[in-house]
Amino acid sequence: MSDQVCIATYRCYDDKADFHKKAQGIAVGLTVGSWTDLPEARKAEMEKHLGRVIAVTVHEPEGAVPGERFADLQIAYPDINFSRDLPALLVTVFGKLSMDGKIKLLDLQFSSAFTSAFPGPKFGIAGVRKLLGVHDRPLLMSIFKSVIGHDLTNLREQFYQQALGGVDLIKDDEILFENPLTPLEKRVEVCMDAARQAERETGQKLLYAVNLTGPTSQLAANAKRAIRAGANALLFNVLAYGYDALHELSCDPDITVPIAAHPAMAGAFYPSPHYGISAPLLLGKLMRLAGADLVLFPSPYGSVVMPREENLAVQAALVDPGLPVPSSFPVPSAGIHPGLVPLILRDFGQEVVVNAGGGIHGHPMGTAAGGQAFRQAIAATLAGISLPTAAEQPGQEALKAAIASWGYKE
Ligand code: 1AE
Repeated sequence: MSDQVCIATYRCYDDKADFHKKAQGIAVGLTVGSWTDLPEARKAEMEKHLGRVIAVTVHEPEGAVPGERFADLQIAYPDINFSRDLPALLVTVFGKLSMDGKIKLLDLQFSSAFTSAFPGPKFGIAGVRKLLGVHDRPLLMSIFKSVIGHDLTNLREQFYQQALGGVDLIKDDEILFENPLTPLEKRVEVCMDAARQAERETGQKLLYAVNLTGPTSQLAANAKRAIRAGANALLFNVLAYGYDALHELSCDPDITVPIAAHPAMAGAFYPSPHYGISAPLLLGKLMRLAGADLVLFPSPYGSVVMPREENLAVQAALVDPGLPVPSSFPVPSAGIHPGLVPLILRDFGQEVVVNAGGGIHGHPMGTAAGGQAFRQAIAATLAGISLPTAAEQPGQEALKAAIASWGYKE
């Protein structure tokens, strides 16, 4: 296989189609436009631009009922057709095609020439761990909850309570935008002040991922304002802006902090078996290539559920050594509580960020106890002790109360 092509894999549902013909139509239609009608001299000129069908695998189960017949199509697109940026690649392989029948983009394999334009995450798993000085356990992230309409004093107190619970990262809620009550720089200043206060008590470093928002043209300037005010991480709603916006931010030499990618809007792309872009590509490979240091996505266990197999494929894409950029931290999220920690560690191992909002703030003993309950659940699971057994030990009251509230799964 030439290294000068990117290969797209699609799943295409159709009860009657000749899938080989369909694949050929895509390969030609998305590259040179027409082929058989061209004079021979023109064909020779266009050859280097022509898409190629690599494989067509038809799945037609015996006695298939209407709607069950599909094929996986692999098509190679010459690099020469698109510039080395994700918008160009995505429009080439799935622009108009995304609207043309039941077809889903499952995967993309990039040429080394294409990936050479992408340094990927500036920090990645190793860099985030180094900033925090934590190397021997999964990390814990807490999410602000109830932020709209709160002032700086209130926000600072929420931050402080989360920090006291022993979390490693605190992220803004993704729905907190620029607003008069808690403007970006002031928010960073008070929260980082609370982080320092908590560190004096816990001895623990902490990253605060402040939500980077505003018009695209002002994102880099806003990120730098936040960093000047003391921000040591950023949260970014990547799919609302596009991967290229993330790529630009992560490549900017003056943006010197990790970027956490929020999956807001991902549900518009991945859940259908027939349409959109697969979760491992959308939230895994493309987020990582575009430079996300941490990537949030729904887990198989919480309130917004993604099937386990798909979930593990997202994780695999974030750490796959085959992609020549640093690994991104997987952050399975939504509806996570301490009783789910054994499942998270079973499926994701140590290189994971356990992330919770309601599962921290909703703790019956308060927000700080919410963080402590998670840290206790992580420690018990790493030690091979079941949560109910650990919860009976002295000093484990936070874990005990969490399990009493939400139960546990092992
Ligand atoms: C998949 C994103 C999860 C998220 O951003 C969020 O705010 C979760 O909150 P909880 O943990 O479900 O309360």
